[in-house]
Amino acid sequence: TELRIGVVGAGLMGADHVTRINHRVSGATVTAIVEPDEARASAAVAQTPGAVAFRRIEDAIEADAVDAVLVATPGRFHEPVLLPALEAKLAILCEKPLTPDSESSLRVLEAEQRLDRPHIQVGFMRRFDPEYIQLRRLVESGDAGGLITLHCAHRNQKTGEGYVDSMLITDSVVHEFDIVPWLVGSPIASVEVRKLKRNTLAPSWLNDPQFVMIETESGVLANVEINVNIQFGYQVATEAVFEKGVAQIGRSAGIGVFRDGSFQVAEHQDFRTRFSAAYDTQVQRWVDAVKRGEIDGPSAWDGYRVAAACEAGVEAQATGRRVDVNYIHKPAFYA
Ligand code: ISE
Repeated sequence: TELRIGVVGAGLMGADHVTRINHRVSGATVTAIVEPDEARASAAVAQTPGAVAFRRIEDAIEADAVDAVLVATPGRFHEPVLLPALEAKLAILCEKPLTPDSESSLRVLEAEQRLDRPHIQVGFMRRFDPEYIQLRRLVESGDAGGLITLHCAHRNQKTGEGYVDSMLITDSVVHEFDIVPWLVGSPIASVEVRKLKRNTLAPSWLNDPQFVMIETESGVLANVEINVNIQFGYQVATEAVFEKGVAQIGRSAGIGVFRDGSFQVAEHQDFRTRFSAAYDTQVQRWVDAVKRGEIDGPSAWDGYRVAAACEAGVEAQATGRRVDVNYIHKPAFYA
């Protein structure tokens, strides 16, 4: 039977997920759009036969319209959706971040632990990107020797109005705070942030780009160049340095054209195309797992750990100091 999904938030990401579920995911139907903005809600409903718009998650639950929710609102609105959804025992795919800080993430963990098993998957879609998966296998296999370091480049074309310095950490490097420990196989122990030479093409209020150093408990030091007004396109690339080799992922795989005395390779313009395959796989696997009564990807525990790293990152950014990341003891529930 079809899984009935309520998509919460019909902005850029929510609308992208609605299209994905409507056209590329099997075994699931969008039956509800939860969105207070009427224009956005009706645009999403218009492309989704049979879907009903609700203003609040509570209304969709009350109407028994959904078995599962995909939460795609900005992070500060996640907790008020997650708590009633957990209470109703719905399956949840929550876009990053789980919540904006570790205290609120802990409240979500607490609520989830009242259920019989984890119900939340967090939308760290890079874990479903084919090249990241290959790189993780290379690390695990030891075929290139031990992993020494990761150079991570995270480049965006430009930022919008509301994007401020702390968001370099909480909105963008949030992805590296998940993927670096996942690749390395060890949690983040500390974070340090340095400003790079300012890009004069960035908005005046922004210190962009910056350099974020992530050290894992196992002693791998990774660096992230977060660079979000680089104009030319969207690029997320990693160079992994091993004891006897170097691996590269995220190099553009677009069409290469020799023309007018030069060679050009197409590059992505935003994350929706760069990670479209990863998003498709993520949502399909989530749907399949929900039907088995499982989740199949990063859990709320992972989301909590990332929230703790973001907190340390924002403090490191503000103080210029290296900041340790501390976690509560991992509950057996998330084993
Ligand atoms: C955005 O919210 C994302 O999640 C993208 O993956 C990231 O590249 C971008 O910097 C964020 O603003």
